[in-house]
Amino acid sequence: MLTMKDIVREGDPVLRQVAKEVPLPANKEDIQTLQKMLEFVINSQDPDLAEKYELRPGVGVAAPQIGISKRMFAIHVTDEQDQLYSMGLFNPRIVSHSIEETHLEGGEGCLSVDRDIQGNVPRYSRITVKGTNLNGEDVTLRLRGLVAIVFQHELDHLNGIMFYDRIEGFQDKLKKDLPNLHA
Ligand code: UDB
Ligand code: ZN
Repeated sequence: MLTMKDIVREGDPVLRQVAKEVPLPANKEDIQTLQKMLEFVINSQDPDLAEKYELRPGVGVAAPQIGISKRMFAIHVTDEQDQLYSMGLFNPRIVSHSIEETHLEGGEGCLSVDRDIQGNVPRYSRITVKGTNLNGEDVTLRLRGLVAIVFQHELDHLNGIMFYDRIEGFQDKLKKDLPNLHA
């Protein structure tokens, strides 16, 4: 099973790469990897397993976060209407989105980031996502609220984007505080 030891941390170049499309139909290895990622997020929300294996309770994980630069992620999250979204997706993409934006109150974190970073991360309020699930079926999902935010966070990982890249003024603050690194 996957544990926090398998999670790549910021600074690893794989988190900044644009991940490659998964050839479909997915081969056994890619399906097995995605199943393990889904198992990891499910396990991480089980209080006993989380304590035993020191897992951070996660709502999603993208393949680059386990060092695999492929376009796939797993999520396990319950929305505001108590509906569970538990799935692995190959080659997910946003096909349409609202103009309206939202953000998670209290900001975002990341399994690959071991520090607290404050600031609102702007996200689309509503998105329509297409992808292929673990059964090889094409799926179309219309999402809003927390689930839409989790999908956008994981999709960003497939494009080498970290949540703090989207915090207004965060890049500027880094330049100011670390002039030599960012000159
Ligand atoms: C998470 N969990 O899993 F608003 F019920 C985060 C960690 C990094 C804090 C473990 C999280 O945000 N849980 C959460 C949030 C809520 C309500 C609730 C549970 N991730 C996944 C990740 O890093 N994937 O790459 C970070 C989230 C920040 C916003 C969406 C994903
Ligand atoms: Zn993340």
